[in-house]
Amino acid sequence: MIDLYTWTTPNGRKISVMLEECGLEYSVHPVNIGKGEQFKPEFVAICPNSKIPAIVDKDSSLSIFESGAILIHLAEKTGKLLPSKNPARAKVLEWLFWQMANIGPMLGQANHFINAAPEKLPYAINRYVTECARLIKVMDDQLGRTEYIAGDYSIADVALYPWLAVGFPAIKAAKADVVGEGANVARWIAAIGERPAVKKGMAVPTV
Ligand SMILES: N[C@@H](CCC(=O)N[C@@H](CS)C(=O)NCC(=O)O)C(=O)O
Repeated sequence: MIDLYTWTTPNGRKISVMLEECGLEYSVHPVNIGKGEQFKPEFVAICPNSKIPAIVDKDSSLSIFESGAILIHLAEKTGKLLPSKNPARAKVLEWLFWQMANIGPMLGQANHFINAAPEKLPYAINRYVTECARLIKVMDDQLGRTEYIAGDYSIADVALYPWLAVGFPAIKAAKADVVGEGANVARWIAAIGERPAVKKGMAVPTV
């Protein structure tokens, strides 16, 4: 049994999608980051960085934060969505870390400066939207060569999907000159969105 500490955001939904893909039993503990619940001592004891997602895997008495580390743990626990041998494993980890270092932080900052910042700062908005558009073009080019981001469907797709499902339409509309049609990303979003596990995982948590 796994305890999942999460909220209604892309990083949280990576993990609920993965738990559904793996068919693992889990109980959901919503952490309302809008109300500051990520700073409560009982959550900080699990995640010293005060950010969701985090899990406690009661089967191995292991608590883990950082969504990439959680995805690798669940993949290794179940033998799903992460090849055990190179070169396939290296390619999945390459795109997983690319998501963690690029798509998540850049789309997160773009969203912050567009939707949450108390004043509209054109320099900041342009900086992050332009970088997001460049990243989405990188992804579109890759998906022109492979069906999923690293070949077969993997934890790299699970990590990318919740960000792109929300971010792709907005960035494409803002920077069509860089993103173009983004036809490969659009095809990939549609295919992943049809997966029953993805539909279930994207609806977690219900609040
Ligand atoms: N690199 C971390 C990022 C986690 C993260 O940024 N979580 C956000 C929600 S998507 C959060 O908890 N924010 C609360 C805060 O910043 O106070 C991961 O992938 O797990």
